[in-house]
Amino acid sequence: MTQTTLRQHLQNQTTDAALTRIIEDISTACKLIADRVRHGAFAGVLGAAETENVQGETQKELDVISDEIFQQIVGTNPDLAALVSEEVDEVNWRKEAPKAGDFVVYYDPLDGSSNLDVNLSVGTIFSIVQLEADVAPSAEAVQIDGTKQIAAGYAIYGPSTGLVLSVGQGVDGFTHHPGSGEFLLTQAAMIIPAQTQEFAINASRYDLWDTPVRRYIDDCLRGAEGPRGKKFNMRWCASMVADVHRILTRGGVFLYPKDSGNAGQGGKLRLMYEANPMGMLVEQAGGASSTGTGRILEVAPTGHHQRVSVILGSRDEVAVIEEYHEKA
Ligand code: P6P
Repeated sequence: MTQTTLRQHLQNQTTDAALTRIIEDISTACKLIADRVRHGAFAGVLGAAETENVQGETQKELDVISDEIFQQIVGTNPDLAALVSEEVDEVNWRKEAPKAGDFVVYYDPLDGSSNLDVNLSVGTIFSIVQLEADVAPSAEAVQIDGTKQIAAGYAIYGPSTGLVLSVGQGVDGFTHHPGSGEFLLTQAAMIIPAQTQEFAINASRYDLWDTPVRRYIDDCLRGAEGPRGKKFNMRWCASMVADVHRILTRGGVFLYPKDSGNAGQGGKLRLMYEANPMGMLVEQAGGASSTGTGRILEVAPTGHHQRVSVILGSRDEVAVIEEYHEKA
């Protein structure tokens, strides 16, 4: 079986050497984060840091460590204009005079970190945009909508360390090979089946959901005798990377809708470094990514930490959920 490294794969998919370089830097940061996660229990860093992030969430020590690794490895890339991190309030400008062609990288350094204490899969999510013009550093300068992403991906720290990536030519999955240290291509051209019988949602929020979501889940749960005419299964990992990886691998639909409990914040998941990158990956794999009433990637950003309703996965199932919203 021929082995393809991440670099060889990128050289087949893009002639942009700068893009290849920054993706390789991101992959290096993910390898280092994977190592710290795997050894977290021995270093006593699985617990909570004494700090909160801009989201008001208690930071795990590994959240902070992962963010520092990302800044150290990716932050020194010569083509990088700015880093936007879930863990940092302000935009981290790396250049005083960002130029057209420079990159902005939005990232969640350790998504799902509440799972660390119980040894479940967590991950790093990233989104890459290339500046189309010279800009002056400002918060507004990074409010670039998801259709402008030139690459998106995530690392998943599970039984194996995986990297899933799109540079706009489909989605490919790599697995870290400890012996060589390389990410080797193991899931080429990942495709999401158009139909599914599996949904992922935090069902404990049932009483908070808006009517369309509640009606959709009720109908799924009525099974073969109900209006959907088939039985549904449910999965919920409380780690977006793990749930999306399952959907990219075997199909399904993921919902984290805005509800009466999080409406004041606009929802739970963040647009720039969770919904947009996952939205690009899912669309590139033949799926759909929606707020329930529109395409996630077309949401016009108004802030780099803004939140949004997220419904993504098998495209026919996302269309059904959008119909429930239209009828409401
Ligand atoms: P809940 C993790 O904190 C996260 O941002 C996503 O990875 C995950 O899908 C969601 O929140 C889990 O939220 O409400 O189930 O804890």
